[in-house]
Amino acid sequence: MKDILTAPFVLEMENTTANMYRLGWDERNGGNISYLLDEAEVKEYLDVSSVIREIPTGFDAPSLIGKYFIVTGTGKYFKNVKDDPETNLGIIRIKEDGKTAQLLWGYRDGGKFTSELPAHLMSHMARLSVDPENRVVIHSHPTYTLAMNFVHELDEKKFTHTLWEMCTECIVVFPDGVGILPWMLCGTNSIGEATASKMKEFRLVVWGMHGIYGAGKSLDETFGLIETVEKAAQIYMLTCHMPRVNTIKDSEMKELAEFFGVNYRKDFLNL
Ligand code: 2HA
Ligand code: ZN
Repeated sequence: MKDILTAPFVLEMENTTANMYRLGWDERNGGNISYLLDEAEVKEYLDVSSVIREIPTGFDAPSLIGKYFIVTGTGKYFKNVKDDPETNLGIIRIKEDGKTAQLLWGYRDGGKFTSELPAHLMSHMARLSVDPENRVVIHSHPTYTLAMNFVHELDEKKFTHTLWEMCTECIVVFPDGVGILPWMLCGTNSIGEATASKMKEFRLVVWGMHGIYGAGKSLDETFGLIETVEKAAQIYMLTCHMPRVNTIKDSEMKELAEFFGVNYRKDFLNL
């Protein structure tokens, strides 16, 4: 059996959480990550017949039965993952009842998965139903994206359009746009269900005045999605109180999307 602390998926979680912390996106226990793992890969590092604890999830995830996830812990700080991955992360498998997480590694201090597990696992189910290659869900509190929530209308078309206008590459990176939920109580099954319903259509979902969810095939891709939104939001926040002299036109965004061959939300442009 190989040492789990050398597993690429553990190291990737350490690096991603460290980057997000350093970017100032995940203060204190803010943010959480879940990453769907390949069973064969997990078996190189863990005896998967050895369950440490069983933890009820509080909801039903039938399509995830038998699936393995590495998930950040509740109340844990992204800042600390690299120094102590075994306390701050856990590897779980969804039991045959669909409602129980079997802990295989981690949460060493008796802890458990993020309080946002409903939004994560429900989002995984929603994304997998439209993209079988989806593996990652990230939640974060990126500063400028959050700032923009307080000064920009929380309308999916208008918000996406503004972001697309701020960086030439935006329409190519997230052609499907950004879904938006109003402010809702976090940590609940309701916000999980609402997030998952948006995730059928969008890989990025803003939680009004709270943060953002991103989903993708890898940690890198998902981080990059959120990073690109955050960059655009930063440009917006640096310029929104000044007269706009130049802008990327809708016709130019269409040209970009067509040149790069992405299937963009045509109804989010005004052509
Ligand atoms: O887990 O970000 O939304 C900390 C959070 C809750
Ligand atoms: Zn949050």
